[in-house]
Amino acid sequence: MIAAAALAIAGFAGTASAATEDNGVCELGEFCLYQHDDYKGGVHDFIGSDPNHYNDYWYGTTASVQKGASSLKNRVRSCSVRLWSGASGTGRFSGFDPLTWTPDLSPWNIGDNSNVSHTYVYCS
Ligand SMILES: [Ca+2]
Ligand SMILES: [Ca+2]
Repeated sequence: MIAAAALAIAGFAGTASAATEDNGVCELGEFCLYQHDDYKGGVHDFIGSDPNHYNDYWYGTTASVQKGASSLKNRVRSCSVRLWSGASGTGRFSGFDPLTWTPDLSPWNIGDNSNVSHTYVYCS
């Protein structure tokens, strides 16, 4: 009985490991900002929209991610993500499709080092 339960738990963990927000690892199901181009420097991994990046930090540091992102990954299967230059989805933005990686934000409307909030949109 105990062995069967342990097997069941192990089987679940092996097939359905959930993403953990703010653990410094950009997992499937998360939206991740990076401090430098090409996913280098600090990382912050989000689950869900966030109206203010000032209280989010590059993993393992006390440095705010606000106006500090230069690349990103949208690993959310079911939603696009808009990155905004103002709080709570205001200002200018760029939209990033599900499961797309963006190694350099400078050519985009939002630009480098301009992120203040993000919103999930067009969720299926
Ligand atoms: Ca994570
Ligand atoms: Ca926040």
